[in-house]
Amino acid sequence: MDKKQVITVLEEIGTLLEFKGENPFKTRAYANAARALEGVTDDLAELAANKRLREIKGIGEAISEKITELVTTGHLKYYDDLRATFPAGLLDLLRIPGLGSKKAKKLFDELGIASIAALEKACNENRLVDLEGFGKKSQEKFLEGIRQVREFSSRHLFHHTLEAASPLFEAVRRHPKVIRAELAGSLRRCKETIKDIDIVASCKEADRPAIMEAFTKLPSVRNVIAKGETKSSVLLEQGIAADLRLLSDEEYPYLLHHFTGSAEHNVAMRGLAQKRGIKMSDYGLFKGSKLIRCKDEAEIFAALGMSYIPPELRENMGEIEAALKDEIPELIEKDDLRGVLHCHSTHSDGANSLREMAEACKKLGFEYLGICDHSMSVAYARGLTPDRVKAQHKEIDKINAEMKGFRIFKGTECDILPDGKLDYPEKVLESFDFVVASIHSSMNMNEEKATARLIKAMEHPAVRIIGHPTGRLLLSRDGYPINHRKVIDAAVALGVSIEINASPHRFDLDWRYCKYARDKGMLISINPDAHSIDGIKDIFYGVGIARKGWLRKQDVLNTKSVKEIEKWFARKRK
Ligand code: DGT
Ligand code: CA
Ligand code: ZN
Repeated sequence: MDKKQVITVLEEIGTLLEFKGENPFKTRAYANAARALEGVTDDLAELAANKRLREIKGIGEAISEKITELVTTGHLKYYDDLRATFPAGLLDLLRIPGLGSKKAKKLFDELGIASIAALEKACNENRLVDLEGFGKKSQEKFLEGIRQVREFSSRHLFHHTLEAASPLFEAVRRHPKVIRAELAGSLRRCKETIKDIDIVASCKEADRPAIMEAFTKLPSVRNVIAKGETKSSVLLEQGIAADLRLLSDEEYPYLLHHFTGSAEHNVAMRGLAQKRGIKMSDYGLFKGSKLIRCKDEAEIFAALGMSYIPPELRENMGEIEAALKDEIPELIEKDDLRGVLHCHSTHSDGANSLREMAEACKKLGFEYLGICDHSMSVAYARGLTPDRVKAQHKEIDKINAEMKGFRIFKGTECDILPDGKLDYPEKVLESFDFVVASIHSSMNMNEEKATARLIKAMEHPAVRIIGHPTGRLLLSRDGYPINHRKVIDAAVALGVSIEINASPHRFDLDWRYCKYARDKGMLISINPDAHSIDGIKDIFYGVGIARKGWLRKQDVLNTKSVKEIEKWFARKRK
């Protein structure tokens, strides 16, 4: 069992104990332990074998024994027994926005509600109106939440899907009989959420059965939905479906293009081909009955008189027109990034120390880190009081003096209060190199209010970047509604950047607005919002989203060098 799975088990134990009504110290111990593990880089099995788990801050005797059992046997009797005392659907209730464990427990104790379906029925039958702490409003909210959960559960987060797809794809690619293979579909296009995994590969016709046999027997396959010569579908342990399609190597480029999509892009491409008297299908490009031979995707685009379109742009959102005019931009690459902004440390709710975060960034080849711990009103995240800000700045000065060839910038993720004001007095704000301003509370706002709140914050001269502009959590919470264009226009006028929050739970600013911002002249910042050293790498998912949003190197703030960004931070704004 790996670290991620151990964390999930610990979190679930905490929740179940809360359901049981255990004392808060005990339940919180599990949540804290789970968080502590996030920051651990050593192998858990190794730590357990050497009896070194207790050295991790936040892991006591009892929990270290449980972790040991988990990593050595893959099971935990305590957890299995605990789960068995509750109905299986009870934990599902917690996926509904606004329904925490306290409320779920009450629904279970008083009305016997132990599944999403049961809650839906109870809401429709008005059975929550007389329950203390609930009412007509909560019924409506839960019904809306259930709708969202249902809609979302058919899709998966990008990183979860990629993690599930990678070993599968590697196995196909390395199969000795496979000639070419690629991950296609929405994964290749870097969509923010994914329905299923599409793999396409080429091989000799005689080799198809052996490859399909190997594919359907891969270790992460839970069950086989369909197995054929050219197409097989499986369901993975992670609950995600994956398709493999096999064709001859001559047909491969057309197949790859087709299954990369999007469907909208494909339809538009076919229409364009038709206008040129060419028929385009998943098997080829045909002039009459004659195949136009293309050895790769680039030749397909060339045959249609257009430049190559990177997969991320294939959404029929202007890329075909641009390619016809040879105006496809040179998109940003991972290597273009030079620094990392908006990360958290143990000063607020991060799992790793400032120095660990800085060293991890340096190891990844970055030149600087802009640390942005939470501001004082964000109590649940241990937001920094002005005194603690001072202490942090001292520590930063010390590390900066010691670390060669690397620079930490003093930042803050300063809360935007409900009235649009910032969460620190002027003097404190002035002490930072740069301020990221974000909304974390009172998120129930209409578009007008939310837009005004963000713009008000940007008007403060200390603000350099707006963090996660809509506050959305993909597949679990819609953000507050904002007028994107108004917010972007204001940011450009005020010289403020908006981030692409690169956490795969957010991807916020949405890629659909990036091109607009870029064309208006905004610098967009790609920020991992990392809460541990593992989280820093999320920045690379953000590059995929930025590419999807048509961004080039020159459109991204943290492609600047240390010197350049220092100047950009220090600049007086209008
Ligand atoms: P998703 O929903 O995240 O799985 O997104 P995709 O784009 O991976 O969609 P999927 O798996 O249904 O289909 C894979 C590709 O197959 C899609 O990107 C384009 C192609 N395709 C699917 N349905 C159609 C269609 O109705 N027309 C055309 N032209 N192409 C399609
Ligand atoms: Ca797909
Ligand atoms: Zn935040």
